[in-house]
Amino acid sequence: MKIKKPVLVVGMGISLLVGFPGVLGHFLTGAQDWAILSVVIAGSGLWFSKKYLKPAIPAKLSPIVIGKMEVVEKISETQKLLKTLEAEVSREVLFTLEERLNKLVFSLDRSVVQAVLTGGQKVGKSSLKNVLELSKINQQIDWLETDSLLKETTIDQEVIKYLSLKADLILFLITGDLTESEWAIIQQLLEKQVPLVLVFNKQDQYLLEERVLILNKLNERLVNVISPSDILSISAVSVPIVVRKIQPDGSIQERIDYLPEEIKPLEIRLKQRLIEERQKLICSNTWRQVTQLKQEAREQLNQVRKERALPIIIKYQWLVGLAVFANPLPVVDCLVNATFSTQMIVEINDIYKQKLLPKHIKIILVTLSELIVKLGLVELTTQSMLNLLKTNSVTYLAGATIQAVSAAYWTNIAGLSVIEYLQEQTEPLSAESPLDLKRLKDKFQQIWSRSQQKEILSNFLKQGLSRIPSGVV
Ligand SMILES: Nc1nc2c(ncn2[C@@H]2O[C@H](COP(=O)(O)OP(=O)(O)OP(=O)(O)O)[C@@H](O)[C@H]2O)c(=O)[nH]1
Ligand SMILES: [Mg+2]
Repeated sequence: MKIKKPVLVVGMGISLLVGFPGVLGHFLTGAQDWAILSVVIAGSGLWFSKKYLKPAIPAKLSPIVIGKMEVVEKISETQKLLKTLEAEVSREVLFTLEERLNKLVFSLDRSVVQAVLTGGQKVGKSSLKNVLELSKINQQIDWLETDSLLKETTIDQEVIKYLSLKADLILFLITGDLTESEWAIIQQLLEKQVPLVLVFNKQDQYLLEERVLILNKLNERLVNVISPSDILSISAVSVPIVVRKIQPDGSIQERIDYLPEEIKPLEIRLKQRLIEERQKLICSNTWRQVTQLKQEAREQLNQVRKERALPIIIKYQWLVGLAVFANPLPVVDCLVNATFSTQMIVEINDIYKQKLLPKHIKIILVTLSELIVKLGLVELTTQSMLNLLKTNSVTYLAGATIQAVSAAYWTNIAGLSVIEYLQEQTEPLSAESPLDLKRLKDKFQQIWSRSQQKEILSNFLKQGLSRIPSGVV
């Protein structure tokens, strides 16, 4: 019998890559280094995607234990956030968020657990749901079956999100050893802390020793990831078997018998989990949903604030540009000294209701200027601008114009970095949570590298030339 290729992933590698830019930032000094690094990271991603699927012992993924108190606290944090939104977002948006939150408050006290049956195509989801609905445990659980998860070659993140928000408990069905795609989905669900029972269905299709072998392999490979008590083998349907009986006269008589479905181990485990963890399962799911709602509320708030902050950046970037055109200054000095860039941050700070003091603003501007110098970004960007001008058949441009557009450009990047920084600043600045300069620098580098895209830079240049006297010959 063909057993599908098993797969497991080394989870730690992923977290290593995620932490990569921040760590290496200390060692890399030039923008070229960063460019090289991007290629290296992209390359290692390719290598990783080909190689990582070797069988290996995965990193421990222990679920977070969430109690009712924590959920209640999260709900009240979210209620507070919605109060803040009141003055800034539309009534409709606020109403929808409030309604959803109220539903979650009620949902915390429900007693019926929502179990979701999922897995690949034809693994027996409907069959299992049918027998479970007839079982005694049905009174305490609502069953929901999803479409097959493995129709597409890539994992749909929306589906993972849906499952993590919908299910108190997932029954993930497989019909043999884990395949690559099944493991990839399971891993993502576990990373989202969704409780999961792995159900090896259609065990009747295997000889007893094969079943044992598969179960052992699953246990061995998922050690520290899924508890052995949550890896179960079952048959969701009754299956026909041919029974041959030798008659006294030596002839053979055949008849069809039915092996009943075998879901006892699953029923026992589900019952046990309900007794021990019912409230925890419900709390964890409500916590995931409130977290999601809070994130959406914050995104809404950030969106309206950004819409208000962007015109401020645009206003000040051109003011800086014009000032530099009239009185050329090295780019770095204009960021640090210009009253315009300071005023820009003051106004952004007001929109984000933060408490940046003049000394903070000074630190922000000095930090960003130093970073620009350290990474040699001025030369790099000026060169990109000059190249773009050449391709646009502008052969000569006064040095002062380029300098002015550059100054406007750096004001823009600084303003956007401050926006991104403040968007993530959930607590007001205080002695306990002072400015996080590393985060600020990371934001700045991300925005800078995004803005280096030809189209974005060329657009900026076009606007700059229409606002700042060009001196084009
Ligand atoms: N031998 C055997 N067949 C099974 C078992 N469970 C389900 N089947 C059969 O597998 C086929 C698919 O079962 P379904 O329950 O429809 O599977 P599904 O996952 O809901 O399928 P889709 O929703 O179409 O992806 C059916 O012919 C079932 O009778 C089992 O434990 N043993
Ligand atoms: Mg089905």
